[in-house]
Order: sequence, then C-alpha cells, then structure tokens
Amino acid sequence: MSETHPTPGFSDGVEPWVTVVIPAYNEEKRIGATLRRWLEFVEAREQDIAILVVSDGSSDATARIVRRVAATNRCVQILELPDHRGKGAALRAGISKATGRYVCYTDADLPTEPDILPTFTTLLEDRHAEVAIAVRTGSRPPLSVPFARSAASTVYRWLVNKLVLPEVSDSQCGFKVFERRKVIPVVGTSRIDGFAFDIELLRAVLDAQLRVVEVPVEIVHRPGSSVQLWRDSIVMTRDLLRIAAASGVRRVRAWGLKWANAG
Ligand SMILES: Nc1nc2c(ncn2[C@@H]2O[C@H](COP(=O)(O)OP(=O)(O)OP(=O)(O)O)[C@@H](O)[C@H]2O)c(=O)[nH]1
Ligand SMILES: [Mg+2]
Repeated sequence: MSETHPTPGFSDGVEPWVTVVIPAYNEEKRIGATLRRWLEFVEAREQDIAILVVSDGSSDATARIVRRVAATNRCVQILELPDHRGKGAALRAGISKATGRYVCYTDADLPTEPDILPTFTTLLEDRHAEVAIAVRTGSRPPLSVPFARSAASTVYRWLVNKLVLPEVSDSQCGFKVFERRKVIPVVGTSRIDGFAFDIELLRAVLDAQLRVVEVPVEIVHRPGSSVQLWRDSIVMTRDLLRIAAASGVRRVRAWGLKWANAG
C-alpha cells in the first residue's frame, strides 16, 4: 500500500510520532480489517506512525496475515513470541520495543476508530498529563453481547474501582496512549500477564505521581471476543486481588516510613 510513504519506526531508524501496539491472539478474523483501517489513518497523516502487532503463539493465521501486510507496509511489524502467556505479557513485550514520543495500545477488534488518536495526544499536551485512557460512555452494550458477559464486566469494573483504582472510572477500555519515556519505567515494574495488566499499570502510574486523563469514547462491539467468561473472570479476579494486596502493602510501608521519619 505505501512503498513511497516515509518509513516510521522500524526499518531505517526514523523515530515515529506514535507506536501503536496491538496485542493479537488468534485474531485471524479481525486483524486484517483492523490493520487496513489503521493504514488508511497512517496514510492520511503527516506524522510517522509505527504499528506493532504482538502475537504470542497464535495457532491460526494471525501471524501470516500480519506478515503479509508488513511485507508491503514498512510501518507495520509483527513481534512473534513463542509462548502463549496472555495480553499483558504481549503488551509488555511490545511496549518495550516501541519507539517515538507516544505509545498507543489498543485491541485487534478496533474498539474505536484510529482517528481518535490525535485527541488523546493533544489532551496529554494540553493537560500536561502522561497517560490518556479511553473510558466507555454510558451507552448500553448491544444485545449481541451476552447478558452474563456485560454483567460480569459491570461487577468487575465496580470491584476495580473500589479495591484498586478509585481515581479511574474505566480501566479496561481497549485504547490508551502514553508518553513513552515517562511511562516505560513504570511498565517495567508490571508483572501481570493477563487482562488485568491495565489495572496494575494504571495503579503504578498513579503511585508514581504521573497524571492520567480520561477520554469518553463510544466503543464499537464486534463479534469474536477472545474473552472466555468463566476462565478469564477467575484469573482477572485473582490478579485484581493480588494487585490490591500489593498496593495495600506498599501503602502501609509508605505510612510506616512517614511515621518513622516524623518520629
Ligand atoms: N497477544 C495476545 N493478545 C491477547 C491475548 N488475549 C487477548 N488478547 C488481545 O487483547 C485484545 C482484547 O481482547 P478482546 O477479545 O477484544 O477482549 P475485550 O476487548 O476485553 O472484550 P470484548 O468486549 O469482548 O471485545 C485483543 O486484541 C486480543 O487479541 C493473549 O493471550 N495474547
Ligand atoms: Mg474487544
């Protein structure tokens, strides 16, 4: 598609404006269309944008599809990890390879149109913030989303807010942008391999006194979710409790230190 387009990021050392990291596990049905939309956006922009898809042992055609797109679009690259460890592990690996001023990470099912990206970077600049996260607006999920799935999502969102992230109204929306240099050290401290990666990262970002801004976004629901309700709910709840416990321990330690120094 864009042999003549400047080559952001990957092949010739040009630093992109943003690296977009897309975790993708068995996404053969969705990743092709998503990359097409991103490439349309990239071609319409002056700034260089690099797109890095991270597949960790997908057993379908995901990697083949992305490799084919990457062969003719130098702004696209795939990172193939041998072991299947989860979305968080894939994001951590992808983000560590990102270059440029900003990193955006978003889902392979294109939860929102790419052209929302400049709104996020402008907001980061205007508000002197380091992280901008999409938060789902109050619109009800479509009927195609099973009731049990949307109920589990609502309960989980509430638990996250009460236990770990009172400052954030929606940690799980699949579109986030951050200042790479400021946030990379925080990403380096994260440990969660699964879907709760976002929660751990946002808690650590806030604990590091970095600023998070929220951007209300209308999300598009597409069929083909990678979430397995029971299995993933159990793992996500376990990870949430781990993050809550670790954050509690850190807070108690900080109080202890403050108290000892005051005495
Ligand atoms: N690399 C990698 N990506 C994953 C893994 N699990 C999920 N993902 C990706 O994480 C993103 C979010 O997954 P979705 O299936 O859209 O789940 P969701 O957005 O939380 O929920 P939905 O509302 O059902 O879309 C997608 O890009 C998935 O391909 C994994 O184990 N490895
Ligand atoms: Mg999704």
